[in-house]
Amino acid sequence: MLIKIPAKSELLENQITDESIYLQRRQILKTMGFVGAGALLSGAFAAKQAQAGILDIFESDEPQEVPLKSLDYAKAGKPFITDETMTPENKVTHHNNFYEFGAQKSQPAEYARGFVTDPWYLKVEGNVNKPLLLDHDALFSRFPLQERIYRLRCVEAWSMVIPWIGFPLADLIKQADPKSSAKYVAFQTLYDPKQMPGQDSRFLGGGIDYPYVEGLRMDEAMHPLTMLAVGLYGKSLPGQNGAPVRLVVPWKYGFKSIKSIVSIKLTTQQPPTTWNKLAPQEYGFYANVNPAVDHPRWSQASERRITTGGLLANNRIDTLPFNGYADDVADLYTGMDLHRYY
Ligand SMILES: Nc1nc2c(c(=O)[nH]1)N[C@H]1C(S)=C(S)[C@@H](COP(=O)(O)O)O[C@H]1N2
Ligand SMILES: [Mo]
Repeated sequence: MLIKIPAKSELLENQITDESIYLQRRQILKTMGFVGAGALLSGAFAAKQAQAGILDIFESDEPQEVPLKSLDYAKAGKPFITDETMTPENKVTHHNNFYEFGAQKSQPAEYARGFVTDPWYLKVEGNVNKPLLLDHDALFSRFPLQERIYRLRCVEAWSMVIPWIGFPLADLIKQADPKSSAKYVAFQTLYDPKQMPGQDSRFLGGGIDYPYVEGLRMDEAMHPLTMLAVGLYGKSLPGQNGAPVRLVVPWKYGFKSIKSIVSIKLTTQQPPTTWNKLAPQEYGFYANVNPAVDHPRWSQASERRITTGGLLANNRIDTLPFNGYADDVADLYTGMDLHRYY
């Protein structure tokens, strides 16, 4: 049995071994000309996968690459940039967590290749006086675009430095004219299993109950560091990075930065969030980067910074409170027990 089905709670730490298992499987499928793919799977499992459309993926022609468009934008200054070495574009776009397109790091780049994000509709709804509906073009034209270079720290203890292009989430929320009853913001990713093969396959999608959902407290959502990104490295987002629009909250673990958003809803209650539902003792609602609070199964004191040099390069650095943004955001959490609200 070559296919590893990780237990739910193991899913976030599978960055090294899975790639090789995955490549091995591809190699075998290729060698067999895809004809005997079913033979690799046990009977019941194969039937399930066929039903979920997985074998179709292996057998279909390579989807057409969606062209990226170059964007016009201004460059931001401090505190929205860092002079740390940026993660090469090729790594930003080929080492991804986007379980809708597969739970292994290399899978989103492959399975999101033909991801169609135009047309697209993003709703802003809930406790607002002026609900909004932004179409694909409005995402790129309604607000001035700005390049911000942020650190992204995954809860799995790796990190990148990424030049995002986008606009403050606060600008969008203000246009919707929030009611004073709005205390939280709930986000939802597209649900479209035809395009996102992980959404109806436990094997690819890691057992997440889709659609992927996330949330922020209202003051976190309105914070100037919180942005909606529509691009990176000067171009629109590739599918695997959350095209056409995704959240970026740089002081929180990466799983808060929800991709391919279709709904932003202002609520009175704290909304449910995907990883918290899956493993509440491991992933909290707040998920602020915190070297003093370890994950139950690994330390959060340091991280592997992905720059150049590959897996064996010694890129281990200390993790900073709030991912280095403490001066800007620590006062959002004054008086809160960060061990309890992890
Ligand atoms: N819809 C959705 N959003 C998601 C995820 C996901 O699986 N699905 N993964 C999260 C995690 S764990 C991380 S670390 C970041 C990764 O963003 P990147 O691939 O652009 O670096 O996206 C986050 N947003
Ligand atoms: Mo992550």
